[in-house]
Amino acid sequence: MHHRWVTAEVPSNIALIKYWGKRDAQLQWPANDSLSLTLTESKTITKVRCSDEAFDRFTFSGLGMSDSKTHPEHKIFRHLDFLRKECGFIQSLDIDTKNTFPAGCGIASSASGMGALTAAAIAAWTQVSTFTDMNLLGFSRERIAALARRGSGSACRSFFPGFVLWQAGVAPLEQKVASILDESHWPLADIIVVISSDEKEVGSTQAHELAWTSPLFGPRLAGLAERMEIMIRALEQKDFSTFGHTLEQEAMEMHAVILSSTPPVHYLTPLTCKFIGWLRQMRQRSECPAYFTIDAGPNVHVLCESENVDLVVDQIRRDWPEYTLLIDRIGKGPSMFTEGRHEQ
Ligand code: 2P0
Repeated sequence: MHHRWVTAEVPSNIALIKYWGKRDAQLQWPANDSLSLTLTESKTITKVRCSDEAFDRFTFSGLGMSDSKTHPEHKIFRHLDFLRKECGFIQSLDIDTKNTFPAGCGIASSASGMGALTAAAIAAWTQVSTFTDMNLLGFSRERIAALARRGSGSACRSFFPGFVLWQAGVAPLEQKVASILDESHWPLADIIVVISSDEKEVGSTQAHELAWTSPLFGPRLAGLAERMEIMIRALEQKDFSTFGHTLEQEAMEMHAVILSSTPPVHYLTPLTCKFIGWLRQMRQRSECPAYFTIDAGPNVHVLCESENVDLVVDQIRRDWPEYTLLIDRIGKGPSMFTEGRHEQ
């Protein structure tokens, strides 16, 4: 039988207010609300079709081939099994996926990867190729995002444009994720400075669990509602200095929690610290209108207003010629297509 390929392109996102720690790992219920910026260039492109085989098959970048018969424990296959069970699908799938960004560069491939896998798999099972048609079959964008969240928490934020708020709610099933401002509101850029592409020793899923062991985690949770309010107001008013100050404080607080967990985890490296020291100095001298955030890794996301991208990139290239830069910007969210049809 001929099965049609359907493709989902889902961007990654960078958290401004971080998701760190879970109240329920099984249901992916986060300890706190988080707020992110959906990216444009950094995305996962996943092609899926139904298969008549008894197992799923997965290809990454046309190279690594894996199947659920020999690797049932693989995160991808476990997520597909979860989706089949949760939604009542039965068919096996062929999956062909690639990222537009290199591995280990400080972009959460799990957000875009689990997002694209979830959207493309549901489209293949329901035999449609647009979000509009999936919605008509009971798979609203919110529902698809909630299903993707079970594969990787941060994936749920990638389904929406611009600035996206993921609210923990009062119970695991009361979570909500939605755009609060779209991408045209404030065209920010994210210059990703690849300081190291070594694989991290402790994955973020494992490190999330350690959050509760940090003496700083309780105080962090207690202060987050206020910081979120300040951040949202700064976004609304396009107040770049309040935005940036809050952004840096938030990233360093998350890393303070990570560094003070038992056992402690070191995502920040001396080179990361050297770079952020440089950025702060340049900013004080009014030479570089940019602020940083850092995820669970050594690489730095430098955020600036779109009109300053060239200036900021020039400064970084001048003083740090050894680092690769990935220049990204706020975006519209996912798109899907099949032969001949395309939908945002
Ligand atoms: C975030 N990070 O808000 C935070 C900030 C990294 C640092 O969400 O266990 O891959 O799959 O839910 O989503 C990375 O964690 O973790 C992450 P799981 P995920 O973007």
